[in-house]
Amino acid sequence: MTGLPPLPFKARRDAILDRLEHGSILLPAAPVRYKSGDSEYRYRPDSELFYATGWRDPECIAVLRGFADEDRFVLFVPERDEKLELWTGPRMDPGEVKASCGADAVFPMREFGERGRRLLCGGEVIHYRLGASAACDDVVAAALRDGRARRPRRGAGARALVDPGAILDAMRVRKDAAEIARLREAARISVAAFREALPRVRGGVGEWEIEAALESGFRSRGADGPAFATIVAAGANACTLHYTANGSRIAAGDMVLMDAGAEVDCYAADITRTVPASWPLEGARRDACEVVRGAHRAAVAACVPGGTMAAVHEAASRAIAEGLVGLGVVDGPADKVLEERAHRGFFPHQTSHWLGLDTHDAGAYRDADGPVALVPGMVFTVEPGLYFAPGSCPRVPALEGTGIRLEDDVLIADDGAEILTVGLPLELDVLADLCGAVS
Ligand SMILES: [Mn+2]
Repeated sequence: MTGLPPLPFKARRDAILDRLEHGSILLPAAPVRYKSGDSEYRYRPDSELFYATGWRDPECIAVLRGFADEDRFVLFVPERDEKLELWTGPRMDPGEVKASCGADAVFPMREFGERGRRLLCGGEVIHYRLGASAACDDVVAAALRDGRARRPRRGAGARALVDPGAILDAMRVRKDAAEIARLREAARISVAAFREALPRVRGGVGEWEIEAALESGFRSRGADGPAFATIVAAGANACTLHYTANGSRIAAGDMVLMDAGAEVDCYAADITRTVPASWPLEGARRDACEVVRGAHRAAVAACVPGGTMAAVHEAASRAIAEGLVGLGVVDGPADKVLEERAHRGFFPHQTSHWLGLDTHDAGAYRDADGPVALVPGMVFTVEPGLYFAPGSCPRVPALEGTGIRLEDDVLIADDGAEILTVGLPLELDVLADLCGAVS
């Protein structure tokens, strides 16, 4: 997408090479995936390969070598093939690839077996996700065999295999300015698409129609498309957390949960709103919506530099527990509910996940010292919810067949938190206006 600042691939690579020390990292492209037969899904690059190199094409392999003086960034790419290019579009030759991605060397893929092994065997630790690619599995096994053979004579050679996440996750969890620009744009587009889709929510409309409105809103604004499978779940469908069939017709008495987000330049947004098919919303279900909004507010208040995601979840959980007591769903006090985890049947998921190149983005939630501290540049969701599956709530039957979730995307800033999706309201009265409710 135009107008966005360039992603700092060279600086990232230098940082990765620094952290690799005596190691290397091997990043294969995501495989082309088939929907059925020979029909391909639209190609989406592997997040780690894209993060480290910016390379978007399939069938390539990147090698970074922290221990080496030369050929520190090497790319293997498929050779040009006129017949194939007629179908899939023009390819660059290795010289063009080298100029465009800043690699120290670019080789044709057919040389990967022998060259790849030699490139890897000089370092001690190979960072590679075993099983990611058959060609890479073979080369890594050969490099480790080499290392074993040469170590007794030369005192050096590859001898350890470590997941690339050990290097990349801690880098990816703090977003740089260019990444934040993309997350901001994905959030902006997602908010606009929700504002367009909300007035369409009413009885008799298919869940698929709301899905189409959301995704049309993403794509028509230039987003890559949905970052993940859009959820439009009416009534009890919302109690299935990852319901994606979107194949039911909305009934006039349903609550409708919409969980969707645009992807911009491989960066995701992730929003959930829940509204009734018919306004006004009154009674227990309105109260339950207010409980979730209160939990959202409490969770956002805990999003501060130096805080933790665990504290964010605790704040949301306490508000949910107090709310369930207030609704008459469980017996109080809230401390007892929390201690006995009686709220978990109605709020079974975590409040937050990291957000970035992946919707559930890379990054540890805990380390050896406990929960990871929130620092500026971290981006994550806040998404408390309440789910009352049929038969789950005999004390307040009016709530059964309802799932409510409110989700926004939060950036930790120097002095607090910025809600990237702030353009979409949470208050029921404002949502009613957006839905075009006649009062
Ligand atoms: Mn989410």
